[in-house]
Order: sequence, then structure tokens, then C-alpha cells
Amino acid sequence: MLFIGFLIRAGIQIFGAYPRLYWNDHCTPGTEWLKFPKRSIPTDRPWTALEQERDVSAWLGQPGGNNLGLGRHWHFSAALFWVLNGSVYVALLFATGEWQRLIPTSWSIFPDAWQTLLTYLSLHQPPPTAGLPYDPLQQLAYAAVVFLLGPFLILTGAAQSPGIEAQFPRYARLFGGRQGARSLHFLGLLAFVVFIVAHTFMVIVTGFSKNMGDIIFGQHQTDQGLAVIIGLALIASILAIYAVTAWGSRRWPRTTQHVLGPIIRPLMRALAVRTRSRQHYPPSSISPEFLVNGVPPDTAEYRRLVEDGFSAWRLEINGLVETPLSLTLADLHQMPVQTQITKHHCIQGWSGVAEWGGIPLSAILDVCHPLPAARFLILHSYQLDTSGQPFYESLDISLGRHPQTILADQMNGRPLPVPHGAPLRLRVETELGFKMVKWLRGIEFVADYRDLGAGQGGSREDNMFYEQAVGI
Ligand SMILES: Nc1nc2c(c(=O)[nH]1)N[C@H]1C(S)=C(S)[C@@H](COP(=O)(O)O)O[C@H]1N2
Ligand SMILES: [Mo]
Repeated sequence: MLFIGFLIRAGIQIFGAYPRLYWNDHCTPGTEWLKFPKRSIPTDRPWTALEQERDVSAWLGQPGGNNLGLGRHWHFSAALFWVLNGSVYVALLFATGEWQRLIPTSWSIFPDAWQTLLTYLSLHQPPPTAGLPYDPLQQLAYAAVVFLLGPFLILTGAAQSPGIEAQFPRYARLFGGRQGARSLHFLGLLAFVVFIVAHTFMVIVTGFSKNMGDIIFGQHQTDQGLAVIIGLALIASILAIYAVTAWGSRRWPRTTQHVLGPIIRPLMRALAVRTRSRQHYPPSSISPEFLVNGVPPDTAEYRRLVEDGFSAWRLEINGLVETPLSLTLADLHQMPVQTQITKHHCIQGWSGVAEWGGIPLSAILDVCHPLPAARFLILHSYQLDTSGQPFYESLDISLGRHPQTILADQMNGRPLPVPHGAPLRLRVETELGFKMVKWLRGIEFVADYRDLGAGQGGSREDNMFYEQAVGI
């Protein structure tokens, strides 16, 4: 109960970051099958996907407000404990023979469950199945939740990981793609809520104190009063835990990031850093409209660069390298070019497919020769973040050698447009979009990112409490 409540609450929080559901991975405005609020997007001015984030009430969301980063920390930490807890439960079911409570052994369960439903609807209480504590409808519902709905949520959750989809592009397709997986994951959440409401209702109306005895002590012959007290106290404690953790997260977001971060980090890093992108989508899957996040740099310096066609632009490569470089676009065009058609996953939840062309980062590493002490690349942008500081992100140096990590100056066969990061932006295809710094100014090699900004590994980690390596 504790973990599924965290999962549902934090799931609603995450949904609020992009409250639109699609069955196509382009997320073309107007093609959503569900959206909140109904108000549509501006047509009279450029807009960014970030404007579609919605505040979530703390009654519903964990931790409430506009808090995607912390919502993800809660969702993924709870998911780990929920899966661990569920695995122990299922292992014990089979180790003890108790699986027979849940798994029906005869097809007659379906007509029997239907009869049970009719009995309930006629406001009578059906008898439990002989030898079992549950009636057929109950058994079927429990079996479906434990063995179908639970795994379904795990599978559709995993299908939303950019790391998993990059390495196994066909996996997400089983669910209709990235957005299909997100839509199904949302419907799974609704199914869980319906089950919880119906289950709670039945516990109350079919003999509350007797049922509490069965739930708490495994019998209802004695101590029903005590079972009710313990049961209600447990429910009250769980609700109090949600309230206190939601409030605490909003009050001390950095502390929350530091407490929950280490729990989810090994998985996040494994999916972001250890997976290899092997995406080769056909040109026909390129999105007609690719959404934008981040507003182009609004500085005189950048405007001058745009005006003279980026001829004065340089990519400065420095820090812990043997050979610092200062590269013009013409220098970059001397290097080997790579194109790739890949799927972009924004942390908010939207996606899009485009063809990117540019220089493999590994080619740059081969020329600048990072020193052994260099463990991270810092990508610096011309753009100022919402905090007023230059946008930056860090990347594990090992990712620089991944096959589809490139510095792109081409999009869909044309020079990179300004909204998408002209003249040069990063593509790192196993991670979420915010790592792919646009309007690049330079790359700095460092031993640690803790001395930069607020020390969390990038602008979004510093200001929005995201993780540094984001394979989910
Ligand atoms: N400099 C800079 N780079 C940025 C951002 C930003 O705000 N500033 N937004 C990031 C986010 S959140 C995403 S999803 C992608 C979006 O890339 P696109 O605008 O080409 O779709 O760029 C990333 N790179
Ligand atoms: Mo994003």
C-alpha cells in the first residue's frame, strides 16, 4: 500500500509535466487522445514544450507543485521497493503452495466469477470457493492485479526508458512505441486506482471488522476490534507519510534529491551509460513537427553570430586535454560525418524522430586527447538558463565514445535551425533530451562536476533536481 500509493502519486506528478497522451511518437499538436487542460497551444508566437507543464495539487501528486524532478525521484525509488516487495511476495506464494489462493486452476473461474458478480449486484454475499478464502470474482481480480497488471506496469514503464529503447528499439514498439507505452502506463494507473477503490469499498461493505481481522491477523474469530484499530492506524500512518514526505520534499528539495538520488542512481546510470544506442529508423518515421524546448540565446553576442552565418563562431575545447582546440564550422566539416535517425525523449514525456548529422564526439576525443584525470565533459551553451546562468550539462567521458554520440549541425538534411540549437548541439541517444545541450559554445574536460554551478552535474540537475545520468 505504501509503495503503490507513492507510485500513483508520483506518477500523477510526472504526468503533470506533459499532460497529453498520444498513440504516435511525434506528439504532433492536435493528435493527442487525452489532454489537460483543454486549452490548446499558442498559434501566434513560438512556444516551447516546457510551457505545457502543469502544477499538480499536493493532494494528488508527490510532492505536488511543478516538481517533475522530485516526482521522478519518488516514482523510481518507490518502484524499486515495490518490485522488491512484490518479488518476495510472489516467491513466497510459490514456495509455500499458497499460489493456489490466487491462480485459478479451472476455466470455470470465468462463469463462476460472472455468477459472483451477479450475486453481488443483487446485493447478496456469495460464498467463498470451497477450500479458498476468496470468492471466484475476488480470486480472479487478485490474480489479474498480481500477475497481469503489476508486470504490465513494469513493462510499460521500462518501455519509456530512452536507454532501453535506444538499445532495443523493437521493445517499445510492442506497446505501440514510446507514446503507446506512456498511454498504456497511464491506463494501467487508472486500472490500479479502480481496483483500489472497488477493493476498499468491498472490504467496507462485506463486513469491515471481520475483513480487517482476516487482513491483519489472518483470522476473524477473535480480536476483530484490535484488528480494526491496527488497520486504521496503519492507513493513517501511510497517509501521514505521504503528507510529511510531500511537504518535506517541497521544503528541502536539494536534500530530497540527495537522499533519494543514491537509491535510483545505479539503475539510472546503468541505462544511460552502459546501454548502446542502435537506432536506425527509416526516413518515413521522421516527425513532421519536432517540438522545441529551451528559448534561443537572447544575447547580442549570439545574434551577431547568427547574422554573419556563424563564421565567427568557434567551438572551444579545453580543460584536462593534451591539445586544446578552437574549431570553426569549416574545421568540423573536415572531420568524418555521421547521420542517424533516432528518437528523442524529453524528460517531460514527449518524443520525436529526426535525422541528425554531425561529427562523432569520438573523433574530437581522438584529436584533443583527454588526460587520464578527465572523467566528465562539460558542454557549455551560449544560452542563459532560467536561473540567468549559462546553460551547461555534464556527460560521462565514456559516453563520448558511444557509437551514436555526435555533435550535430544538421537536422533532417538541412543546417541545424536556430530553435534546435544552431550552429551545433549534442546528440546522446541513450539519455533524455535535457542532456543534449543546444547552441554549443565549448566543451570542457573536468575531473569532477561538483565545482560547477550548484554542483549537481548540469543546469537542470541544479535547478530542477534531475539526475545527472538519465537513462529513464
Ligand atoms: N542550451 C540548452 N540546451 C537544451 C535545452 C535548453 O533549455 N537550453 N533544453 C533541452 C531539452 S529539455 C530538450 S528536450 C532538448 C530539446 O531539443 P529540441 O528543442 O531540438 O527539440 O534540448 C535540450 N537542450
Ligand atoms: Mo526536455
